[in-house]
Amino acid sequence: MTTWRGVRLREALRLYVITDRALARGRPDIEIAREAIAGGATALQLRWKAGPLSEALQVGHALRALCREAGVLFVVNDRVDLALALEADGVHVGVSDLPVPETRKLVGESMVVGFSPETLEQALAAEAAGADYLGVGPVYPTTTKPDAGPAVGLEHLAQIAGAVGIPVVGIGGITAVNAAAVIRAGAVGVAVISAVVGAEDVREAARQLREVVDAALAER
Ligand code: 3NM
Repeated sequence: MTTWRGVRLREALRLYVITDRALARGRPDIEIAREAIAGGATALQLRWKAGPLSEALQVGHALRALCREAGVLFVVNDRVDLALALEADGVHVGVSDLPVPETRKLVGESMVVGFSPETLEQALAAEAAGADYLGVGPVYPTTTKPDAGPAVGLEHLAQIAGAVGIPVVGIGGITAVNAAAVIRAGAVGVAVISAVVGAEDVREAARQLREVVDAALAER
């Protein structure tokens, strides 16, 4: 299998949709994912915060197959073991997870490693340690991740995006209304939960966001 690391990754980060059981309101993750991809999602992340890992594996296998068929980047949040077990395209870690050097050591050279830095120093260190992309946020206030802290704003994102050579996605409170500003600040894409997973019409919500991101990227 070809790797997503490198040039292909930037394109794959345009519209990065993250699963969330609570916001899905009973709709299965696989259905949400199918609709999001039909609307233009370019990456999908399995974010598993509660429930047995056996169930995460089951859901993950279905998402893995869907993404492979659709040519969409499939990433697992936090859990390197789950990412390896699912043969995910990528794994995303934060400051409380296994650090980037150890993550890279475990997943090898072909898997994409994403990292969420809180500071510019952490961003630069992650890049040096082999991270392939960064998720910076929360750009805007969000209630989806209660421990995400206060909004960091566009300037913080722009500062990091301007300092590193790897692609940066904005995350947190991003909608079709404010996504263009995130791209203008230097992000190659947007990562969202509620704007897509929480939408009544998931496909249409993804389509609108993708349109905004593509238009903003075309203007750069
Ligand atoms: N991480 P929504 S903010 C999962 O700042 C996550 O690192 C964040 O959800 C960070 O699109 C966040 O609904 C929640 O705001 C994103």
